Amino acid sequence: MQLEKSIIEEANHQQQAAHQRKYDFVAGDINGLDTILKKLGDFNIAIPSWALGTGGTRFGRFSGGGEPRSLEEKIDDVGLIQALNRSSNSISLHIPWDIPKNADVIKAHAAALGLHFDAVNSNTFQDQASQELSYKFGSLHHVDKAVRKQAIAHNIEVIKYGVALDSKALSVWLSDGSNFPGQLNMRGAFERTLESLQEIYEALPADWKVWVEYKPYEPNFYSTTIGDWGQSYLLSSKLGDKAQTLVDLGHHLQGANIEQIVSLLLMEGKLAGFHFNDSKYGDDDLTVGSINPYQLFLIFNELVEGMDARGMNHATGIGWMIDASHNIKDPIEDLIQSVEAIKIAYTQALLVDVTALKQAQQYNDVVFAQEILQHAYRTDVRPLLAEARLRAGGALNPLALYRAQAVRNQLIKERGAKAVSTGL
Ligand code: AOS
Ligand code: ZN
Ligand code: ZN
Repeated sequence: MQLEKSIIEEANHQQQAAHQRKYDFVAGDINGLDTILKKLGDFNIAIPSWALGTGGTRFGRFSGGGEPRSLEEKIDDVGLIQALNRSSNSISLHIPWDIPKNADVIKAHAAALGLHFDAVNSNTFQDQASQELSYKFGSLHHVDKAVRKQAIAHNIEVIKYGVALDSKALSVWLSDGSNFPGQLNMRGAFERTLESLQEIYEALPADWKVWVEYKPYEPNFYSTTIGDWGQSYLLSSKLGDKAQTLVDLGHHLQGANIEQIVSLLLMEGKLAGFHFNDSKYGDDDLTVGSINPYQLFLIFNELVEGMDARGMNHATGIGWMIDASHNIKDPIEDLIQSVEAIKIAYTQALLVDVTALKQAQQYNDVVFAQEILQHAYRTDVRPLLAEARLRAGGALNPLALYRAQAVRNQLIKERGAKAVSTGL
């Protein structure tokens, strides 16, 4: 299904007066308002194809119904999100869960909804029925060269699918690691991973990047071969300019200062981009901003400052993507919430008085430095986001309209209550 433009316009019309009051209240105090609204209009976050269905844990999965049954229907769901929020104009595909059988048809389908294709993701963390050798003991780091070759070939195949869709990056997350001390020679595992990645790197088109994601544990519980940002940075440095480090917010041990990691990767030109989510304990893959929105703001504060220092375009300078798992929420509603949370944090970071902050830092005025940051963080920027959406043709309140239109019920009618999507 698609949401007609007239439905969005009618809903906006009814909410216009209330919106205007809130907008005028906030906008009056904001310097450079037009620039901020323009930046908000340009800022989009990619939606992962594996997050449009219900997620689950090893204990179970409770489908909410109406899940997309095919790649086309996944694209349709991203089209719905984009129609509502005008901030989600791309989709990131996972191979082999979402193989585009006819790239031209798939591209045209997406383009009709105003969408294009973000990074393509390889999968060597599961065995596929058609596959000859098992990844039980790893893929790119495997002790057996034949397994490594198979995993390399898969990644090169994923690049080919991506080229046909005009993607520009391969995202690699490896579950390779060990479950018990002594199982693995860590240096050997790292060296083999590097060698394998070098072969994949050689297959990248000139205008492509490879994004190397890290994760401290799970599914392996003793060591992960690309376990932290240092290990990913080491690999991406050795590989070359086309390789960068991907930061998934849930892939840090508790208490890690993610904003500092991000700041330094950016400084080195090695920050590929993000997998946004939120977490309380580990790789919980919860809705962005649902647990620790202040941390998200602090990350964006470093991003805005660091990108400006390097003269980077905020919207296109790095990859912005959600990586979440919706175990109990309607995936579309969850994604709408996540995109909103990301844009709230971004807007608040744009409000930071950089000159005053630099001065406070110079004079070691710790109290004022905190005041400056928290003043921006405590500003209710939601009316600014709504205004930017309105100007772009989206809905003033995407979630309310999604519910008012009973979109999920319509999807259940179209696809069935038991439709199950591929994904996490
Ligand atoms: C796994 O924990 C990582 O976050 C991956 O980025 C991602 O969830 C996976 O690649 C989905 O296929
Ligand atoms: Zn991830
Ligand atoms: Zn993850």
